[in-house]
Amino acid sequence: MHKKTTPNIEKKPSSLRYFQEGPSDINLKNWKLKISGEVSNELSISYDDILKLPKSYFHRRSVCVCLWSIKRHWEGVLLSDVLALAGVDKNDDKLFMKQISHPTDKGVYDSTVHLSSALKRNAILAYEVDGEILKSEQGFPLRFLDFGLFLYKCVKSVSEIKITRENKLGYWEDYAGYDLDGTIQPKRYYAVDLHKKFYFDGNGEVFDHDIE
Ligand SMILES: Nc1nc2c(c(=O)[nH]1)N[C@H]1C(S)=C(S)[C@@H](COP(=O)(O)O)O[C@H]1N2
Ligand SMILES: [Mo]
Repeated sequence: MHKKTTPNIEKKPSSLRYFQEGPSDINLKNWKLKISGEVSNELSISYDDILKLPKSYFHRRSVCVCLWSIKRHWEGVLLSDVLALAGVDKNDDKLFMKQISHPTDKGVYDSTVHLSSALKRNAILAYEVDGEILKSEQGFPLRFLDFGLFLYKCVKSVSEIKITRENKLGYWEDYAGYDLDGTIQPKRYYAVDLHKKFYFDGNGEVFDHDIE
């Protein structure tokens, strides 16, 4: 197994700077991911059961609406594999997915994404970054990532996934007025790992060829 490092990681903005409800105190013995709402089989999955699903590796770029981005080594499971256990109609384009964080004394963080789009973009639930288990400020034990959306749409320490027919404002959208859809927009961004600015001329996930 090659060592997974992200260049210039010391230049990355602190995880705590963008962590509104703060790190949570989680005991994996009783932690469960609940999947509820418009599913045929509501269920709660333990961490061990998540680890038993096929593990995938992704080297993909995530982007913060505050104009920085970073390409890191993520490992975890495909959202589609987890949702298959609960029986979700992945072709129903009227469905949304609300992600709700583990509560802390500061509250909960949430965001809602368009489900079939997230599945088409191979959204993931990650439990490792750069070859290590997530730290609490990084979203231990499980964090949602849809690389076509700004990071405020991707909830750390997710404890519940609710399939809904409503696209509701989430924490940051409500508080800071961010766009509800959250698709990554054409703008000038800073790539922490490359230590350079680039202009992204598209909509959605940023690939290497977009940076040239
Ligand atoms: N639970 C939770 N998830 C969250 C946030 C948060 O405040 N709480 N902030 C989001 C925002 S705005 C960003 S930029 C990223 C930061 O992720 P990082 O720690 O990997 O940099 O987490 C996202 N997910
Ligand atoms: Mo962000």
